[in-house]
Amino acid sequence: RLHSRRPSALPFSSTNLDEWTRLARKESKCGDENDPMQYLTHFTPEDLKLRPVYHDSSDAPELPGVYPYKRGPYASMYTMRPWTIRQYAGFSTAEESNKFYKKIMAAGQQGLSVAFDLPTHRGYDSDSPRVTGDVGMAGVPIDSVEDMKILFGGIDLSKVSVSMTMNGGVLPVLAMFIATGEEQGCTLNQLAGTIQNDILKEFMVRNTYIYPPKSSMRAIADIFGFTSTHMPKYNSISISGYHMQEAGADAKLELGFTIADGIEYVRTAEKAGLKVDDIAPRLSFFFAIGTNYYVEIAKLRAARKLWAELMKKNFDPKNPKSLLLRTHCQTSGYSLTEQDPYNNVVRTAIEAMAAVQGGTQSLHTNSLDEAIGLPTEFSARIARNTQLIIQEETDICKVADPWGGSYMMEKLTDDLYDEAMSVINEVEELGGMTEAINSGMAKLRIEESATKKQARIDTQEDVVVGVNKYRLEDEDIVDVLSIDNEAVRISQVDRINETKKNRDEDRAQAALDALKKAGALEESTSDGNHPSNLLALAVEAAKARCTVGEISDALEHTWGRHVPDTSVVQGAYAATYTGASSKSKGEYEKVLGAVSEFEESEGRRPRILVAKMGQDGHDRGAKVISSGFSDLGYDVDVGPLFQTPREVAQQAVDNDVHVIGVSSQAAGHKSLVPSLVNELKDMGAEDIVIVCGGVIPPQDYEFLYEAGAHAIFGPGTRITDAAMGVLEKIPRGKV
Ligand code: 2CP
Repeated sequence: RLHSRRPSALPFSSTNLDEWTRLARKESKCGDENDPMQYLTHFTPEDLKLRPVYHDSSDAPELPGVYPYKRGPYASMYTMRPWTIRQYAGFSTAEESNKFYKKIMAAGQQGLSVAFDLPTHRGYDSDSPRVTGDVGMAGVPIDSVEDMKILFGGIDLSKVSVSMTMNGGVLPVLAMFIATGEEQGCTLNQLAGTIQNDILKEFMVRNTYIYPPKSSMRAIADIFGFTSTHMPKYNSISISGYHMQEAGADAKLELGFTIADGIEYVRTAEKAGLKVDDIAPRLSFFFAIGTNYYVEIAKLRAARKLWAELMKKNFDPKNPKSLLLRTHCQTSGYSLTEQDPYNNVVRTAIEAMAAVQGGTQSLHTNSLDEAIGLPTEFSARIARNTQLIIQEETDICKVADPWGGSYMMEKLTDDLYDEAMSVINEVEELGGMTEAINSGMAKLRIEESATKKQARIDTQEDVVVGVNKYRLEDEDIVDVLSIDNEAVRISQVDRINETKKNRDEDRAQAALDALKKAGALEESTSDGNHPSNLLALAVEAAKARCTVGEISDALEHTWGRHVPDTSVVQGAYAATYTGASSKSKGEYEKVLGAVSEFEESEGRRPRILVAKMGQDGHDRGAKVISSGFSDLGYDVDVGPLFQTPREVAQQAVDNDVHVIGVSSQAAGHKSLVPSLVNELKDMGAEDIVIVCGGVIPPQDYEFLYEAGAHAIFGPGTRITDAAMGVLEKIPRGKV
């Protein structure tokens, strides 16, 4: 039979090839008598062979599963086990999310990935007055283990791997997951999955931190200690570049900063007394995949090589698994457009192909409507099927690293490797990633890159089909999921009250006291068996029915809450117009002219407060608007994150602004904007113009206009158009 014949193109013996054969044999369980290169060969309908991997005839060909793993972390890659289809989901209530999870597992999804709502991320219970607009909106609310038990009701946690995107509120939420597993009857060593737990990138871009950096890093070391001791199948972190790309980082910044973050975590663990081989095999990564097709493939290849080499050089691990970069990928949310949104299916499919050809271990494909609102069941199905089609209808899984040996791809991989390495060296010179973040360097570099990207789109240097080119005259309204946020909040508050009423109050208070005491200790408690290990104590508190808010408060007691700086990048938007077409330059100058005319007639420049209300920390849009408006001559005040409508109104009045620009990415606008209007009225400042931008479904526009918004700028609006539009709304003659 054809596939039992030894392939003719294998005349060489090399250590790499021997190593590959040994590993591929083990992974495929093909037995010592079989050659895995043949065993894993696939035959097309034409009887053409697709081998599991192709390589050159040098003495040491580069191969997947073999150091430095550029071509993939496993020898047999997808021929034995394709990546995990892991769609990120969660909304409204634990009951609704649980129903949804069961449905998607039945329809082909292979692992779960939980999206929590913003109050849970930030350590607030659903009854906190700071979070009224956010409960249940961009994810599921979890207040206590009772919610977590409903979320995983009927889902066997000893069988399904569960990823949880949680960073700030990581201790209570992971503790509630562990308590749920144990109350379901699982042992700790059966629990498989991943916790995001990557706080460094929160300080840089994602903004769902709670505590200051030093205390946050201590919690991470305790989690590493606990999971490496008790939960061998659990990935203790997902070191994430995803949010950096979403915030505007280009591939070299995303790659460089992410690998530098990883190095910083290993150093933190070592400083806390943990051994590299105890923790490194369960570190995992997470990258964004945008439409920059070749570069994204090169990025994953370069990432594996960088990680393996730097780990080896810096920490000298003995376990080869400590060198493997295993990663989840998500297609780019930023690349999705509100305009002509069915195009997003195509964008996502192309991005998914790049993730897979780059060798990802797990993948989320975005739904077509995510630039407009929350995904519907229909759009979630298409997103999932995009992966099922690649896995099951095509030959794509039959060959590992199909780009290996391509002149272009190898050069691009090397170039990106070098670029990222120079970012890493720059970070090292500053003293590592924590210092690079503290100095503001990392954030600023990403914001600069975001502003430049926006200017490239505004000047049509970069094309976005249906947005800055080929735009439709009329757009159809697309259905989005709508959540009755007030009903969700009320039911959560009821359950909190019920849980507190039924618990053993002494046990609950004792558990919170123990956490408070451990939080106040100076020395590290990272050892997984230490009685003051923070995760162990949080698990006890979760079992005693303490809430997310209570557990967070116990630590906030000594650690405090982190308050970020706000700053505006200057000049990056303007700079891109230097080389732009005369049409773009003309538009830019027209806005500059209109702004100076305003200044002449009104005696001062137009002044805007760019505001973020509620617990929504996505601030790329707000930052880009702030930089762009500032370059266009506006006086820009950037409000702090996480404000209540009252705090925003107060700042607007104190700073005597003409306009408040509300940036909303997390679906809270329908409660937050009307509250802001009322607060302004209360302060006698109803003349302040309110404009909105961000992810706002067109279905909500009328509601917002009636509530008092003067203009709404959806995704894809050019900054020059927004700046002109806002200027036209400001009533003249205000002193
Ligand atoms: C894999 N295995 C194989 C092979 N491939 N065995 C034999 N032959 C092969 N070819 C084995 C592995 O060794 C492993 O077993 C098991 O199969 C599972 O493989 P894996 O590669 O570990 O896959 P996984 O379990 O799916 O884990 C993938 C990741 C993990 C990347 C390591 O960290 C993960 O699932 N991350 C997901 C993160 C996530 O969903 N994030 C959501 C972000 P062993 O385990 O026994 O070794 S949401 C983002 C939003 C935007 C937000 O953040 O706001």
